[in-house]
Amino acid sequence: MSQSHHLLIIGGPNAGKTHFVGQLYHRLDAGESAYRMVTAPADLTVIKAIIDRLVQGRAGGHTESGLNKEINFVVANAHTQIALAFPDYGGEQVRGLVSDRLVSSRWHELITQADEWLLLIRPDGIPELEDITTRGFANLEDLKARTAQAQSKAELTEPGFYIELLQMMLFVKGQSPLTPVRTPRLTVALSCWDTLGLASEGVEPLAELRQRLPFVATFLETVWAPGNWRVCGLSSLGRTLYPDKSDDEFMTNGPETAGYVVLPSGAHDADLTQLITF
Ligand SMILES: Nc1nc2c(ncn2[C@@H]2O[C@H](COP(=O)(O)OP(=O)(O)OP(=O)(O)O)[C@@H](O)[C@H]2O)c(=O)[nH]1
Ligand SMILES: [Mg+2]
Repeated sequence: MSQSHHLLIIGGPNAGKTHFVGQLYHRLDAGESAYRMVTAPADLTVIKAIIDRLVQGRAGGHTESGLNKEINFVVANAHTQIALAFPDYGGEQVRGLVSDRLVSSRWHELITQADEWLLLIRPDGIPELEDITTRGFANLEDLKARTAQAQSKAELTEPGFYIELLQMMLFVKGQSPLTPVRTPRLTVALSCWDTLGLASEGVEPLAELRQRLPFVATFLETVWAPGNWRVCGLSSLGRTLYPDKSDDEFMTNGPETAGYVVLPSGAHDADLTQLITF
């Protein structure tokens, strides 16, 4: 085995973390990925719960914020072994990292141990505010006239939240802001890609990030060293499911046939492990 990595999967509330891990596990279990499972998670409660829902063609539920289930598993191909740490916290815990500026010893360990981070951002849940963090400088005069839609309180906007989160994590990791970041390598995955109403192939996720969250895109371009970060798209389900209504087509075809990753080139790939291998 030539390489060994630790990957930490993170995201805010409702970003699609639990559905992604359920689908990823299901694919690995079915042997339909470039990677194979080396060590399965010790506790399958969370994964079983989400897979049970998906095989019925239904969406799973929100993860309770107090729930501290950690899902750890190891996957490998001929060259690389990856230890995945997926704390299936309710996404509020990640909000808390930023709002309280407190990092528990376990989070500290997870952040420092990982040499790769996978950050899920769900663009369709981000309110479109008329300010420079979402629109950039181009329309400054226009924006002033439209401040009615801006946030009234001085709270962090969504793009500001993601930047603050990454800055805090880099600080915890002991990474100097003066040196372009090489470790950890970072994948930003724009989740629920199917909800964005885009062409089925060929839309580059970085272009989409630049358009929707220019503040975040510029931050990444400035702080991370080229070649050590990338933006992908993710649709774990390929469509919207509902908790109380079964989607017959999804159920008949099987959850393992649904979902895809959008690679930086804009090509779609059904192998969800593309997201965990840089
Ligand atoms: N359309 C669509 N919806 C999705 C997809 N993946 C997840 N969802 C939905 O998005 C919502 C949030 O997904 P979760 O996986 O529960 O998100 P989470 O990040 O675990 O959220 P918390 O547990 O609340 O922190 C659910 O209603 C899912 O059904 C997808 O690929 N496409
Ligand atoms: Mg969850």
